Amino acid sequence: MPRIFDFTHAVLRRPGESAIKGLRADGGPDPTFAGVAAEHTAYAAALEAAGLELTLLDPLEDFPDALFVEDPALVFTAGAVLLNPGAPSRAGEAALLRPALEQHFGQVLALGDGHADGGDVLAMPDRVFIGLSARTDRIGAAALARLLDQFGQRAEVVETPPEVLHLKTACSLIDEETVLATRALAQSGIFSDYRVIEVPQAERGGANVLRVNKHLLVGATYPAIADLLANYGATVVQLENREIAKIDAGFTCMSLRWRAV
Ligand code: CIR
Repeated sequence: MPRIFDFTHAVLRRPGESAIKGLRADGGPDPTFAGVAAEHTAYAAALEAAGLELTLLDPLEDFPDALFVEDPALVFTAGAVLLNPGAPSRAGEAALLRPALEQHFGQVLALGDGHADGGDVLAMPDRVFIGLSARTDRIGAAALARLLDQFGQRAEVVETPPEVLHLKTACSLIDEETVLATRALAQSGIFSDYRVIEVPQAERGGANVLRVNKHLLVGATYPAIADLLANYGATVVQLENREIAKIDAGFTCMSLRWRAV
């Protein structure tokens, strides 16, 4: 029986040179393009090493944040969903993903109303959490819940802690029963049906990790998280993310992953 993190394929988009001007919440310095490109290449290699067949899309210079493909879209074995990203500068990204998704999925649904970012969506085996945030509003969350219903997925709309960009900035799936979560999310009670591993306060920026098959990708700057995750049936792979972190990158948002049947 395949598990929710057993994937066969992924779509990624290479960063353009404009990526150094990507959005960031804290107004910090630009990353270097060489650094962003190298970290993205290493991320792609890590997904291949985890067993995925990759489709690498060309950069979109007009959209600095287009490498973060899991914000304008979501994919499941049953089909894909094109979303309406909540940041105005990212509004055109979803339409530009459509051709690639239509090559892989028989069903490509589109969010009609409101705004929703894929970064606010955490899929667990029994339900899909949709976090309300500065990027995902109640109308978008409700519209997404209706589309997920068509894929046989039950949605649960939750509050995202105010200080984080996306729900998955603060939590990640580790295995089918376990989530990694910041203290704020762990204490919110939304994960009461799961085992929760609390992120150490000193490493709360590292809660976004990515489980793919037998591998768990963790930021190289978060050694305590890497240690905590050593015993969940996966090989922990530490990846450099210092440059892409300057534009608020997470590991989940840089690919769309699914299991083809
Ligand atoms: C943005 O602010 O939209 C990008 N600079 C970063 C998006 C990261 N996506 C994610 O956490 N899901």
